[in-house]
Amino acid sequence: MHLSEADIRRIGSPIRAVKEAATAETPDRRDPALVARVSEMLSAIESGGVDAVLRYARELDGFVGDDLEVGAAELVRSGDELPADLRAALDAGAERTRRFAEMQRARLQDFEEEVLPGVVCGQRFVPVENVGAYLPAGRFPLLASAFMTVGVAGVAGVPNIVAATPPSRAGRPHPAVLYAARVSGAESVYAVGGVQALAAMAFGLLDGTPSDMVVGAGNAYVAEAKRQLYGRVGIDVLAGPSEVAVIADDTADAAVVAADLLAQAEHGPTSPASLATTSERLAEEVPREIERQLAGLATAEIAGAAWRDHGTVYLAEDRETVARIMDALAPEHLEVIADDLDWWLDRLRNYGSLFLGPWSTVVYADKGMSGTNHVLPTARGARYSGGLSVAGFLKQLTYQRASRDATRAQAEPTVTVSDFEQLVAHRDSAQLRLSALRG
Ligand code: HSO
Ligand code: ZN
Repeated sequence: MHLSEADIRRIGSPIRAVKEAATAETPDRRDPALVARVSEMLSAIESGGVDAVLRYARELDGFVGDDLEVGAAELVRSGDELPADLRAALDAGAERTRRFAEMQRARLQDFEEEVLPGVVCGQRFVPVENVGAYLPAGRFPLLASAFMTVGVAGVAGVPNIVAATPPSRAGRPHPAVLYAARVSGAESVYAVGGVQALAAMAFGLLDGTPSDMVVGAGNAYVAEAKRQLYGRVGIDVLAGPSEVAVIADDTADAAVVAADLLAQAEHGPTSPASLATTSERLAEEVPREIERQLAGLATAEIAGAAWRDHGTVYLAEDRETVARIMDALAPEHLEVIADDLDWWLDRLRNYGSLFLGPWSTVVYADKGMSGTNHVLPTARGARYSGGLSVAGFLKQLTYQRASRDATRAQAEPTVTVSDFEQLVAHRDSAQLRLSALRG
């Protein structure tokens, strides 16, 4: 997430990079060795079936046992082991995420309308039938992922949802991950992670039904598995390292800006964090404040590397220039800590999710506490997508109905175009109806 020469030319106005990223490029996630390894694993699983999945699960996930399915009893019990405040927090996140998804669903309307005399066209939103949700549980478990995938798929009306998550404790999934899945409505969870999880869902090796769509964040292997499976199954987004960008003017507090940048830099050493500001004071204070906060941070090794290698501070002359910088960066998460929030909301175009004002912050949405989906586009995918939502699990299907009287209006121009294209069977299909009309 950095400005290219072309971006800077397009922005036009002068920009000063007060702090530049040590590396200009985000690392290529499609490293050929990784691509080859994933492809080899997908083939091995496709031909080897459940045995191959089990073998990888034992070898790579440290899975212990013979049955990958987490039993209903283990799922139901999962909450008992958790502190009450964690349970309540997960309940709240699941509920708020579900409510916002329901509001979105209510605004996706089926309709039917006469488009020509006697010709009626319509659209219907129909849920995908089988969804496989991947719940990451690596170094950091990201508990709210279940709300965003399993829970939102449930709101869309997906009838069959399976979830897969890697074991993280004594060969079994952590009860907190299981509880988050359960409060999101999951009925079947499988203890398998990584490429083997995605392959098992796509090939129908867990519950016997191949997933039509696989969703959920994961590491570079998971993203690559999704990329290779795409087409055969649908996917949500190809997520790269988590990103954050902040727009701030002179009203912003440097400590708040620094904390919000570090909160996402903590995700991984290649997570980009950017600040664009019109305030000279802030451009100087924020990097200093970041160093100060890093000194007391347990995840400083990761967050510090991310900030050093992928952190930038841009100083711009006016807010329009700041807006152009952000439209070029198209960050996954974008915070605005500035006056005139309405101006920014109206003006900004490219972001996964927008956080307006100092009392709204990325981490709230990360945990499902605002209710918006945190499965968002990275690596400038926000130029063309807003990430996962209830609409992602719904197919916008169309249909049409025509009366006999409406034949001429569709058939005659169809014959004309088909003649030009020399698609004779197309012509005949239309012509036959015209003849029937005359006869
Ligand atoms: N920022 C991550 C989501 C997350 N972070 C969940 C913490 N918990 C990707 O949007
Ligand atoms: Zn996060």
